[in-house]
Amino acid sequence: MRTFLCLMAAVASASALTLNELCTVSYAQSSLPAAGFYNGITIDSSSVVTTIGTNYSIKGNTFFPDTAINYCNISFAYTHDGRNDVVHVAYWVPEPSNFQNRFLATGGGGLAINSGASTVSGGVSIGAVGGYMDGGFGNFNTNADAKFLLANGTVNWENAYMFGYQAIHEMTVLGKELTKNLFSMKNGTKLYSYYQGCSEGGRDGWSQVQRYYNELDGASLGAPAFRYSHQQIQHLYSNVVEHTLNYYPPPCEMMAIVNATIKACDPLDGKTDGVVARTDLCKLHFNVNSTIGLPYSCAASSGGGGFGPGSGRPTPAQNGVVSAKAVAVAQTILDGIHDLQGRQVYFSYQPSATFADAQTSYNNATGQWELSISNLGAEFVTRYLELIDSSTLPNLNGVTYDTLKGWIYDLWQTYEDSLQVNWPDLTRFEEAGGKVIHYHGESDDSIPAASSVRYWESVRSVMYPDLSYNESSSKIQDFYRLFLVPGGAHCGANQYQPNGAWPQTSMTQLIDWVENGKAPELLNATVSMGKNKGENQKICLWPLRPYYGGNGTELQCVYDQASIDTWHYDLNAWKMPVW
Ligand SMILES: *[C@@H]1O[C@H](CO)[C@@H](O)[C@H](O)[C@H]1NC(C)=O
Ligand SMILES: *[C@@H]1O[C@H](CO)[C@@H](O)[C@H](O)[C@H]1NC(C)=O
Ligand SMILES: *[C@@H]1O[C@H](CO)[C@@H](O)[C@H](O)[C@H]1NC(C)=O
Ligand SMILES: *[C@@H]1O[C@H](CO)[C@@H](O)[C@H](O)[C@H]1NC(C)=O
Ligand SMILES: *[C@@H]1O[C@H](CO)[C@@H](O)[C@H](O)[C@H]1NC(C)=O
Ligand SMILES: *[C@@H]1O[C@H](CO)[C@@H](O)[C@H](O)[C@H]1NC(C)=O
Ligand SMILES: *[C@@H]1O[C@H](CO)[C@@H](O)[C@H](O)[C@H]1NC(C)=O
Ligand SMILES: *[C@@H]1O[C@H](CO)[C@@H](O)[C@H](O)[C@H]1NC(C)=O
Ligand SMILES: *[C@@H]1O[C@H](CO)[C@@H](O)[C@H](O)[C@H]1NC(C)=O
Ligand SMILES: *[C@@H]1O[C@H](CO)[C@@H](O)[C@H](O)[C@H]1NC(C)=O
Ligand SMILES: [Ca+2]
Repeated sequence: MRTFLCLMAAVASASALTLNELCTVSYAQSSLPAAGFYNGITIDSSSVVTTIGTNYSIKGNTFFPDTAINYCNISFAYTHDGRNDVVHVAYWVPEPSNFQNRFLATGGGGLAINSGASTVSGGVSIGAVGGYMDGGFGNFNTNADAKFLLANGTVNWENAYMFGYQAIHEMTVLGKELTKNLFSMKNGTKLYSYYQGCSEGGRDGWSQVQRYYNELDGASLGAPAFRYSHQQIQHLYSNVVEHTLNYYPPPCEMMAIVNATIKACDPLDGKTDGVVARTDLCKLHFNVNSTIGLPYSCAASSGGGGFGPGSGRPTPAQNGVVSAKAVAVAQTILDGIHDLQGRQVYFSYQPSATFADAQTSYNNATGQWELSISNLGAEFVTRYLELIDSSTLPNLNGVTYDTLKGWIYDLWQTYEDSLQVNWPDLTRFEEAGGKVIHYHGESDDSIPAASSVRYWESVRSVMYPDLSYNESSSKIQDFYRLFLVPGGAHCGANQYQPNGAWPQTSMTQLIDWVENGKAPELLNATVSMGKNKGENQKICLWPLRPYYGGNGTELQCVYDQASIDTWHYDLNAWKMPVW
């Protein structure tokens, strides 16, 4: 069957159209899904806008190699019958001669429901029509939180569900039909349907795989922000640790701990290259207490972008030695949230990740470092739980580890069927032939790498309860493969471990799996910065772990039970299963 479809794909789609001919309003209008195609959706054909883009440069993109593309951007609006809403969708269509019978759905990042041109352009580069949407929030640049409340106290549930999963589904179903019409794909010609996204985009993608088993043939999903209630409240944990231990470390002091951790744990993987490929061995063998007394020094900075310590705002020069208090903050963060009875609520980042959530702010008047509450976590309390139009928490007065647990529980119940996205039974997706490549930077400082391992483990144990660990680990690989990226940061390469490679070509490998049946044994990755820029590296398939033999020259993917065990947590603060 698969071979048959491949042959069909190769001979079909030889459309005679040029991009200019395709990219007219009238042709796009004539290609819209027919009235009634999607029950409950009415497309406004007068809203169609087409724009040609030539020689659009894809450069330095985390998920697609450098290239240049020509495309036609076709956008239109639709409404949900019975509501007076307006939802915008846009599709980047490749030149007909480059079209390879593919569609690529894309998602967002943070509180954005789309990633703008960055992912749809990548779609065009792989011969796909790439689609994105605004969720009905106003326009393509409106974040979900801007329209989450209708008023204080009133959730806009339509928008919550649109952000949760519905908008991407609608955009994908409409986009696949539009694509078939644009290219007059004959009956029997397979349109391969893919998804690519990381972080919130990873959560978005999982929402589709879990709910719509026959929507996608393959998904490449990075560091998903799923288990949303646990994940977003977890962003507040570092601040609550600082507040509870009453110590607000200068960012340089925390960075010194990170640097010392990287230095000590780097060689444990058999290769001294500045990359901690085995954060599990680091957990087993490295004692953060050993950093007490190390000198640190950072120059004054005017601030920069990104998640990292010291970023974003001006900081004065910082000098000192690492204190026992800073190490206690670091260790308590690494231990993950425990309630006041000592039971585990959630887990944290791997050692070697930066302590981005523990970022403090400098008070120039007092010369003190002070609490700086994570906005990602704060907004989930104020806007999503207390339902007030605010994205900041004024303080953490009275907030304990039990408060965090309570917030998680309340949010979990409130958004279990919209934002949480941890349904562990993928049987229908598997039976429909779907494939998932799931990856996560092992040194991610925004979404714990263990979060991805936990979900893989949930799917494994729920789907194959009668098989042994090894048997089910092998069985799940038929359709779902997890890769932890050595040294990787949050959805990208890590400036603090620059010699680590990032899997920029995961879509190519996914396509090879879906269309040619070639499952990735190793993920292909490329060093994107530093002195080894351009070097090719391979990434081991979970639960195998990387080890470099031959004096650091030969990658082995080894089975190491003690290491695997460090990734599994008994979240015994809960009576409910946490998938
Ligand atoms: C495409 O853009 C590149 C630079 O981005 C330029 O060097 C090249 O000449 C352009 N090609 C065409 C056909 O315009
Ligand atoms: C696609 O076209 C629509 C309508 O003109 C526009 O709003 C949108 O920004 C375009 N998308 C991109 C990524 O250029
Ligand atoms: C495609 O298939 C549908 C349903 O099987 C059929 O009604 C239609 O006539 C076919 N169209 C072509 C062009 O073969
Ligand atoms: C940590 O290491 C980075 C290089 O990876 C360096 O730029 C930075 O100054 C170091 N910070 C401290 C506090 O040692
Ligand atoms: C680190 O030091 C603290 C304070 O002395 C001590 O309580 C803790 O057990 C030590 N941790 C380890 C892993 O040695
Ligand atoms: C603190 O204030 C002084 C005097 O106004 C100024 O020169 C300095 O740049 C400020 N430092 C920071 C870190 O904002
Ligand atoms: C919503 O609640 C916040 C916090 O109580 C308040 O500052 C704001 O004015 C309220 N907004 C409206 C429109 O009532
Ligand atoms: C599982 O497989 C690994 C090799 O991949 C092997 O080392 C290990 O002993 C196996 N475990 C069991 C219980 O068979
Ligand atoms: C793997 O990555 C290298 C660059 O590191 C690239 O040249 C090659 O094409 C990639 N292979 C696949 C299958 O994408
Ligand atoms: C291993 O590699 C290091 C650095 O490349 C070199 O100094 C050392 O001699 C090598 N050891 C062996 C046993 O080959
Ligand atoms: Ca290493």
